[in-house]
Amino acid sequence: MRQSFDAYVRRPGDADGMARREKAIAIALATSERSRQDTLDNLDELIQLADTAGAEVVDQVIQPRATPDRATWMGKGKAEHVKAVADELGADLILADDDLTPAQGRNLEALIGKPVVDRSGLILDIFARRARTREARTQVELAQLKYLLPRLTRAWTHLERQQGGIGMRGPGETQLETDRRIIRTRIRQLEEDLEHIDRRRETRRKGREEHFKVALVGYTNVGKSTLLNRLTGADVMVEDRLFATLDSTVRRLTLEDGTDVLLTDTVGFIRKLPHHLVASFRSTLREAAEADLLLHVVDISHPHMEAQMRAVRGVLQDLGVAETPTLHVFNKVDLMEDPAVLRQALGHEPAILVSATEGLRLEDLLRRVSQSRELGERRVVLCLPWQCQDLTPRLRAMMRVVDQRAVEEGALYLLSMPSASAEDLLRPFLEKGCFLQEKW
Ligand SMILES: Nc1nc2c(ncn2[C@@H]2O[C@H](COP(=O)(O)OP(=O)(O)OP(=O)(O)O)[C@@H](O)[C@H]2O)c(=O)[nH]1
Ligand SMILES: [Mg+2]
Repeated sequence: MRQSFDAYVRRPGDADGMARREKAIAIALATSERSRQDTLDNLDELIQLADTAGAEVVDQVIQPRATPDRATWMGKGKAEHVKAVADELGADLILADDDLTPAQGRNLEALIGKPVVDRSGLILDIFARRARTREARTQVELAQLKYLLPRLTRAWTHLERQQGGIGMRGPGETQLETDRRIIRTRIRQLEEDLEHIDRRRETRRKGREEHFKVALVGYTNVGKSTLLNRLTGADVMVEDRLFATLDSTVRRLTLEDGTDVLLTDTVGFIRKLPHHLVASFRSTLREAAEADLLLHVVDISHPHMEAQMRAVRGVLQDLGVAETPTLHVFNKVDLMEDPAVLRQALGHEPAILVSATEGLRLEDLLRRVSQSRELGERRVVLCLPWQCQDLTPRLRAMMRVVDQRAVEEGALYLLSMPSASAEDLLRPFLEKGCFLQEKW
């Protein structure tokens, strides 16, 4: 099934195989909204993304323009210039360092006569290559199809043939309508699959409710997986590439005082992360969203450290977790050369400097996690089934009740308690048949 839809997703070369690297021309607009430096930094990143996707950028074009053109994104004259350059250099595709509307993409393709891939399209493509588990594959395919749907054009007619052709088309339907219908059906199917996966994930999560949860978040390639491996002895794949990790991994981490917390590693963020992708990965990212403490990992040796931090905060805001207590973990101090950066980093309170590969100051990091666990308050939702109502006075005496309401199974309590003692406080209730719930 997947195969048939792959025909729609452009793949610039094959990063993992020996296929010829496709040649690309990267284009950015220097608009009045962005500083020149921002434009250059973004373009650098686009080139790195292209490389990750297996394409080689053979030329770069920056067009100064107050605002993007509504119909063609870049100016028509400049597009003709790009066409000439692309023909001369034998480029296979054009990369645009912004997200184009479906119409802009189509118009630009017509002007230049080559496939045009925008930033979202490129990121989606990289995710598609890297997705290994069923969950990640389903999430990526869903994001790709949602991205594709408004971009389908009459010229793309493979679907019907691949789906069996005769009898596929509804009465009076054009080819385009048929294609759209097939894709919508597939989208619904993928959404259903994700719901199943979600429910299974939910069950797994149930068993972890009473633990203090810590999540590693941060820009792609900053060293999150390396930290997880180093701290917990896990063996998550680590690579000097963008988007090495697409799934979340949860591992138990034993602190100095012998208590266990759960540490989650998850997908890295990037500037202009396609929103379809964030939506599709919401369940994977939920592990991070439900953490009691976020470790925002930053690559202190990266020249665009601050811009990367801003991008991460933006995604955290989208996920609704901007309020979760956060410790900034400045990683790769072994590579840091400029002492001024150090002062800058320490300006982000609270902060800690580490090196995951060199094992520098990791005990310090663990100590900070311990402190946060001890000092922090946790909110939990506990259900007291009707047959356990005799426990109510004890519950009220031992914990602070923030809110309560009746549900079908019993009485639901929103409780607040010190993180460090949560397990001890809850245990007697859980042993008597009370249970924790995900949401209030
Ligand atoms: N020099 C140095 N390199 C490091 C350090 N920590 C990680 N790296 C390297 O940085 C690269 C990326 O590491 P990962 O752990 O895969 O990064 P990640 O944040 O999980 O990346 P994604 O999964 O792509 O989001 C690898 O080549 C690591 O070896 C460090 O403290 N010092
Ligand atoms: Mg990783």
